[in-house]
Amino acid sequence: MKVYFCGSIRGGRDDVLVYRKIVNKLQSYGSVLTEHVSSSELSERGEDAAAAGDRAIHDRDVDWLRQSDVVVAEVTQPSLGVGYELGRAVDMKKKIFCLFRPSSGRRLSAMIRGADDGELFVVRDYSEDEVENVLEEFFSNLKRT
Ligand code: 6IA
Repeated sequence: MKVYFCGSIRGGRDDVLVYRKIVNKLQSYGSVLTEHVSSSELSERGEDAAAAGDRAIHDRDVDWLRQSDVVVAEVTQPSLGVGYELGRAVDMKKKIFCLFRPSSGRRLSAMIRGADDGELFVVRDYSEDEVENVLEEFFSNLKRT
């Protein structure tokens, strides 16, 4: 199974340790195409140094998104890129699982919360200590469908 993981990069790297936890768990279900999103070496600014430039990043990511079987997004830290990826993924009719931590004190965008249809697009509130169980539950339901 190919998993596309979305997490904030230029939107801010505050949650990178949570992304790491999620990606580690996701790797037990299949290959994670966007593993670098959880790398603590990748900073908000660090990617500016990427030789290929933004167009190459965009085109490669959209291509990976197309190849993916499921999209998992950590949406607590607002990110234009993650919102864009989710919009594209909806259009591609991908199975999407969004994870949000209410303990952040933030309110999730209505465009994400409101996209939950209980089927292809699911938003799940969670706390960091239950993230593995929440993913386990989602992927075991996925196998049954
Ligand atoms: O607007 P943001 O930068 O927060 O958007 C983050 C989302 O866009 C992530 O879910 C990524 O999939 C994608 N994205 C944004 N920047 C990059 C990127 N930079 N590489 C891959 N995906 C990106 C270059 C990093 C590379 C040198 C290791």
